[in-house]
Amino acid sequence: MVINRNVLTLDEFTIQELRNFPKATGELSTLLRDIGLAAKRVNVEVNKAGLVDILGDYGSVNVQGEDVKKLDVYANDQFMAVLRHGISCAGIASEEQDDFVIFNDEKSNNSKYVVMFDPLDGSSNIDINVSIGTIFSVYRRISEVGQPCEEKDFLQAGNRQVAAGYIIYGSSTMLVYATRRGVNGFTLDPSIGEFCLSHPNIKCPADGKIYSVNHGNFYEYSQGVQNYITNCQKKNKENGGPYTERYIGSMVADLHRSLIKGGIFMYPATTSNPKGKLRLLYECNPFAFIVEVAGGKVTDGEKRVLEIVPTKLHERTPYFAGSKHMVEELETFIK
Ligand code: AHM
Ligand code: MG
Repeated sequence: MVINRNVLTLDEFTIQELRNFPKATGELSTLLRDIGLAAKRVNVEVNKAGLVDILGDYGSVNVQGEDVKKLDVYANDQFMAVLRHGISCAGIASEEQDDFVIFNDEKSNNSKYVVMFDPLDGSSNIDINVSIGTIFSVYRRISEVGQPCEEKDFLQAGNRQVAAGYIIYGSSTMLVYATRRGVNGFTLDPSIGEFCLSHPNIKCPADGKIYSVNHGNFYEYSQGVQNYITNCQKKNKENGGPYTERYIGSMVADLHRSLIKGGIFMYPATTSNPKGKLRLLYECNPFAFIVEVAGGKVTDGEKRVLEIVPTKLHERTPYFAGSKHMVEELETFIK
């Protein structure tokens, strides 16, 4: 096999980006490198997940006498550890933890970013070897640098994100991240253990033919959402269709597809969950930022998700994201 040495690694790419900003401190690049490192560690464990039955159940003690941790707990610990040891993060909030964590040591207090993440999303898919992912979001602190970070740093509207990204542990493992300058995707080359730039400057197609929603909840959705879904089913050659339905049940995988191929991903409010299921800070905002930078559109049905000012860490929101024209058509049905 001929190795193409012109392909940039994640580190090379972020360093190259830095050159465009002579005043940049490199803190964000370091942060992304830390996240890439945690992702590689989690990837190793995700790949071994099927072996758990023969190597030892989660919660049991393995041959080295160590506790075998559940994968989502393991992922949470890995992301938290690299960010705590790094120099670019003052504190984190995680979907796995009730409260945010202030690192509160000299180097962390001097860093200007806080990070929020969902360490392993789509966890119901772990046991059956279907794609899962990590989602992360980076904000510049509004508390004073030099002091410990505070709750208000985590409760910022999504449009204040500096960067956001996800890792998809799929048939190959990819890290995709966005800054205001663009969205870029890196595929893990297992032979060298590096994320390599494979999808430069990702743009979400303005039109798509795939809709993604949990049909099992159909009769719990509002009339407008039901009408939109029915309209998707009625699409034919004459009116821009036919459409296809795809729902993996891992939003990272469903939105990754929508971003690359075009489509709409929906997790609407239901009668039993009037705020929907997905978490604003750990799941919805990071993807809203990525999809919008890529040219797509994201709404809670009434307004831009990125404009919601959160009031609590684990807030939920109805969610519709993807190709601009598909989301606009949905809006006409909801209104
Ligand atoms: P999780 O955070 O418990 O993994 O749940 C989030 C996941 C999303 O990835 C996915 O889109 C959704 O839950 C699927 O939920 P449902 O099974 O209700 O359709
Ligand atoms: Mg989740």
